[in-house]
Amino acid sequence: MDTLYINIERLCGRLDELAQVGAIDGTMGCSRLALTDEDAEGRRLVITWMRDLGMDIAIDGIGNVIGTWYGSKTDQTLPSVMTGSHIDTVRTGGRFDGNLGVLAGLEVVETIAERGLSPAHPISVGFFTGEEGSRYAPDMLGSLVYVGGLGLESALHIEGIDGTKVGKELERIDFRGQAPCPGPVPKAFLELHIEQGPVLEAENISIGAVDSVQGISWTQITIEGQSNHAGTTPMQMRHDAGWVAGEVTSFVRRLANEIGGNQVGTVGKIDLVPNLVNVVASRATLTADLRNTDDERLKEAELRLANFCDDLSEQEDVRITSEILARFEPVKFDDSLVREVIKFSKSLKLSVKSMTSGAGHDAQMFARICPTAMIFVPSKNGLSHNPDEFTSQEEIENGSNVLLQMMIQLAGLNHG
Ligand code: HGY
Ligand code: MN
Ligand code: MN
Repeated sequence: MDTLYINIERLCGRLDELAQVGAIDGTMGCSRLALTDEDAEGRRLVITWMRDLGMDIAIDGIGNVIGTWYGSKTDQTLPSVMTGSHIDTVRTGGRFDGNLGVLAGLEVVETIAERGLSPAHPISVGFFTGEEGSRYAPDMLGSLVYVGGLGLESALHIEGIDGTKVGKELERIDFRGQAPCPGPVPKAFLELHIEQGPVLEAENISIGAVDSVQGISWTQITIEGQSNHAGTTPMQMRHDAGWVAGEVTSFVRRLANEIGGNQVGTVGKIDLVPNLVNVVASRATLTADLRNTDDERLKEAELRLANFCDDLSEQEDVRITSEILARFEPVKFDDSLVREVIKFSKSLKLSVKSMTSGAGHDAQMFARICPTAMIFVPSKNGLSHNPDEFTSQEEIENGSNVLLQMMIQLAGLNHG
């Protein structure tokens, strides 16, 4: 059988169409926070494409959507070979983060189907709820529940940054499905994703064979001071939550630089109360995102941040409390699958390198239950979580063809 290749125009057409849902004016990006109306509209569009391909659709209790395709010679009792990612985005989202992995999965199915071929194993394509974690923490929420890492009931009660609850929002957008959580264990899980970093572009390499994901630590820190008059209150009498928030924010940067190596850290969200020009802030709520490939160093970073907050609390006489929003240890993917990504990249004459992922992904949850690996394609200027996120058509085609070859091998292809 001659080598199959995806139809890049068809795939880019779907990427364009999905990017119009929640489009950010004047950019290529889109904003579809988890379980918002925009997310729901995107979900319905992808489900339409799944139905057009003759896929069986399963929607589970946390709103994960899994389309499964059976060819004429498929043994439906076999575990499916699954691919997929997410279609929710951050508020300043690009069109490729997550969306590429889902739509490339549909393209794999369509490429096989239109040639009248049939996989021995069912092929599933999934999109998982709330991968970004920006509205409802932790990130990778849907895939975490799918693999049994978090109970469904606990997940449904998670409160978002806007005070809404996961379960209620799922009902509001009519995506609280009946399929069971945890979901069926696949034979293997593959995820195609943009790198979202500068490595592949800098080294002029086409494919990343992702062998691991770094550890992630998200903490919400609440600082309670005392509101007071910005003009009349002597400096030594202030209990300024806004100032403390600033100190913590700069400490996170210093901490990452002092620990060095792969340590990264940022404070991405700060909310002040009452957030007025002439009032010393009574309360500040901020989030610290710390990551490292080495879990011991990550723990060191978490401890140093906690100690810094204890000292500040004393010094400024404010109350500081913290809550863990997400904590995932570094994850290793399946060595033999990673080797297959390298093998197929080379057979397609593509440059390839093994690498770790700086971002979290649904694949890291599937690594808990089945052989799993990821395929990266380059990000222009290493940019992501930014409407200017960009990956060229050629690079999308490269990564999708590696995914196609992997899926064919794993699913076993027969003439229909
Ligand atoms: O935060 C992350 O790593 C991913 O974008 N959810
Ligand atoms: Mn992503
Ligand atoms: Mn993302």
